[in-house]
Amino acid sequence: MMVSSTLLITCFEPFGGHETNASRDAVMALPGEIGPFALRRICLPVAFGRAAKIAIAAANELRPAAIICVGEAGGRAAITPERVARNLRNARIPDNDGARLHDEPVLAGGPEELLSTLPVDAMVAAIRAAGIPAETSTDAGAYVCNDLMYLMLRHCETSATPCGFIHVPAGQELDTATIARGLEAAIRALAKP
Ligand code: PCA
Repeated sequence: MMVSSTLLITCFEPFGGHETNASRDAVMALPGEIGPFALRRICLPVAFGRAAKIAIAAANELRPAAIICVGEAGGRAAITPERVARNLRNARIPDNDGARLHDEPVLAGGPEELLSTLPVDAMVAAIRAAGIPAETSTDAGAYVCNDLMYLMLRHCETSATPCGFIHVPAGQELDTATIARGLEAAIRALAKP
């Protein structure tokens, strides 16, 4: 198939004293081309505000056809496309810049919630069809993943670029190759009209 457009896909560096991040392992394991998309990947620091700044700079430069941000979530056994980002920062542990925020807005005066503009239901169906556990989620947390999702959705409001966030299991629930296959199925679903 002819490659016709750029997909910006982001993952996160390790945080919280861990040596790896399942999102980084899986995103780096993806092929360079999936369906009509040429993938451009960037790995982001787990830092409130700063992660989004880097991703927005990449989006401005690449003008991608779509943006998928990926992070890991402890305690989840399925791949979970997020439906909603909340205007809230709350950190149980400091981010990688040492910031530990409590009950602050992501964006003062911004909307309380922003909805994913990815086809989350179609993505879940496609991941499941590949034999991999998937569910939609309505809770991206209030840490850096939610922060990135909120700020990217806000940024994409003007360009109408489809954008959203997918959490993948952080533990041993699914191995890297399986998570990568799940992400690939989700990306193929995004390519369907
Ligand atoms: N997970 C964290 C931040 C980085 C990551 O991979 C989160 O869920 O907010």
